Amino acid sequence: MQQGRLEDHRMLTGRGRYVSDWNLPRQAYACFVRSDRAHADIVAIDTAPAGASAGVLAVFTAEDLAALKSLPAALPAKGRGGTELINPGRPALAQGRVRFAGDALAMVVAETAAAAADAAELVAVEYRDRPAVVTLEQAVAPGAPLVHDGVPGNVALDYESGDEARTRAAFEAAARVVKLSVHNSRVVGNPMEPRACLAAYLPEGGLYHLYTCTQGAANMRNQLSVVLGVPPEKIRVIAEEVGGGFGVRFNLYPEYCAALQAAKALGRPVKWTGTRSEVFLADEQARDVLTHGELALDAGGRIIGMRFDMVANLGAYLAPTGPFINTIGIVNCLSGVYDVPAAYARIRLALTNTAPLAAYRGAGRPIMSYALERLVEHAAVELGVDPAELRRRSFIPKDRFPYRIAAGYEYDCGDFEGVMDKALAAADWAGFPARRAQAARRGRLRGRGMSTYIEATGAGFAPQDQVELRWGEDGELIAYAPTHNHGQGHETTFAQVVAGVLGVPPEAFRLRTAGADFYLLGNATGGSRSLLAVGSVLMQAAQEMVKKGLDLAAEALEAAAADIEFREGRYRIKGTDRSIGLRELARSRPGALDVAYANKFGSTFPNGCHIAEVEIDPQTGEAEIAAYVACDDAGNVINHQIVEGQVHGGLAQGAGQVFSELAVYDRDSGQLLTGSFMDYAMPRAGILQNLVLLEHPVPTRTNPLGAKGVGEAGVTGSLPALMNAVADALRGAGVRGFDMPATPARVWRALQEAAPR
Ligand code: MCN
Repeated sequence: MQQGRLEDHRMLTGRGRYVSDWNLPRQAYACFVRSDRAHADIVAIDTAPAGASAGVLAVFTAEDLAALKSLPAALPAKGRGGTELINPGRPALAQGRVRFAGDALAMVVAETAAAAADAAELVAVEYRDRPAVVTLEQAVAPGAPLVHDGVPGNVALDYESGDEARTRAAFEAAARVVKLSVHNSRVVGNPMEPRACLAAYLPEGGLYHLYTCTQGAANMRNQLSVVLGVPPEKIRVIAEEVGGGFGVRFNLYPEYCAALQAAKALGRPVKWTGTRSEVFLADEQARDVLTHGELALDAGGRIIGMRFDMVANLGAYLAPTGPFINTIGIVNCLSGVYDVPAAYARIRLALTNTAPLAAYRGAGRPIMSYALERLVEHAAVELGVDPAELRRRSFIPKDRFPYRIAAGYEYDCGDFEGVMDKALAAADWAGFPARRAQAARRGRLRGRGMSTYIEATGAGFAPQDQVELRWGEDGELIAYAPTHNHGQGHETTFAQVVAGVLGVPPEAFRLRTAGADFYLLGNATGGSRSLLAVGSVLMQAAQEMVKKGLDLAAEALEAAAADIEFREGRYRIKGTDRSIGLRELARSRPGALDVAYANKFGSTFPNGCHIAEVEIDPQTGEAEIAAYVACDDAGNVINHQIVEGQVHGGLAQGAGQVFSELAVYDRDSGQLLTGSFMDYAMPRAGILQNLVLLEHPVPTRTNPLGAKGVGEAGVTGSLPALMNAVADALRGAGVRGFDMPATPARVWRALQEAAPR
């Protein structure tokens, strides 16, 4: 058993610095005025009473921020027939029209946060209401009201991937076609730390400083550079502790841009600390994708084709990564773990009068795994074949890698059958009927579900990940990296990687990722890439440091470099006991051993088999996880405890979405009905019981660590496994076509409707 993580002591003793812990001299405080309706023209905004309120320094509306450009959103791909993504743009404050309940339209800046909040109440807005489109069906219905006049049919992009003609031919040749429509329900990310920023402008040098909760400084800096119209070198994004990211702290948000502009205009830093209500209203949300899936099978029950028609909700404006997550992020594992060259997906990106949607743990891949793995399990039921056996018939064999899927992406390696067999054994697959019968005797419905998921990890827009290793004065080894640590334990695992090469104690290691005093290019934390990509670059940087030290050690030991070896943190003249430690050498030559290094490692495809058993109480509709086995291939694992924690956390988010969480907008008014923890049920710790977490590592050759990502695996695998188990349990009671979330009320209602009268 390992002794916790390096970062834990700092956080547990209250020394972690989150955004609101930062303060600057003369700072002022911002409060945003948000639209109380989903869709309306802004006829007039009267800011005078707010402006005259005690302590108020200024009230900003869109006109005052005219110097700012729209938030960026791009997609390195085209739509069907070569069409381009239509980005209607997003101003920092709503301009002329509000497009979702919570859209910020004015910002009050005052001497205190309370004065700003009081004055915000005095901002009077005259609206002319417009009809709102809230659901996906409403958005793409013919003649629907338009969210943006420049986006016909509310579809920002009609995207496709795979081989349509070949897929059509496979379906024509199929002995059996199975169909299933599913809705991946809408969720709010809800990190512990609500969004916040401290914005400052330094006129000498024309520098912008943004202290904020971020998953990576370089990414946010690049997005800000577009909005501010200044080169990224003029911007510093600064963060230490970040209280959770889950994908929703990846992108730049309009409030940050407005705060920076206000700081410049007022000549004072501007601080904003969002509330939990603002998290619900105005953080990026996620999922909400409707899929119609079809599977073609031959007479032997082998999958020979698959196609998917999806509509994804992107909300009222395109979040910077919204289009990417809902296109490439979905199809990069289009055909799952199956050897099926005939696969095709069409995805329409729809706009609605709701908060923008983008990444949330899994970022696209849970959409694909949910649609496909529910469809495959449904096919097993329809064909009367054991779900494990049906999958086994179509797995990509382990000697077929690298394997290119119809969507063009190349899987590096895997052993899908080996992974599944390990999970089957641990889950006592054959013993399930007895457990189900036993549960029935207790009056409970027991169901079992499986998923054999795969996901892409390692993608990143930046061409390189830059890192630095520098020795501090007191013998600390400080690593600078672009990927931000916000719960994943990077300080610990990166220390293990670097210390493993340098032979220094991990306790000497410090990680810094977003400061005012350094500037690195690279990718943010996302796509479960930090270890395999940035960890690998850090390992190479450490190897560079060893090489760099060789000449210095030779000098210090008065020997030829060729006669010196490096082992366990010491340079030694071979065959002698004369040596000098790396740390000692670094102390004697300040700066001489420091290393700046850059490289980039690409995609690798972790995968796994998850088997869930749930029990439902038909009296209350309440479901619980009775048993759960997750066998994951994350390649070589650096820290087993952290990996287990990551899978556990991912499962919690999967279980949360399946059993309790649901973001609900009123379909007529567009009001968010689940705007607090009173209405939006976060999972509780007890939801996860009886977990068996197994590893089945197949090391990848795509990075020097042989590692695959693991941060999102728990979600991608659990959504379909858990819902397949729920569907199985309910099937026994005559319920057909039940979809997530399996809240007690929905389950109970489904059981009532299915019960014989
Ligand atoms: N690891 C390992 N061996 C492997 C793979 C990973 O030891 N083969 C370790 C890594 O060193 C790291 C951790 O496991 O400490 C997760 O690594 P990785 O899979 O590289 O994922 P990232 O660190 O890039 O984290 C991103 C991923 C994503 S995309 C989301 S969203 C997410 C997540 O991780 N958000 C999280 N996990 C989270 N965990 C917490 N506590 N909070 C979040 O916001």
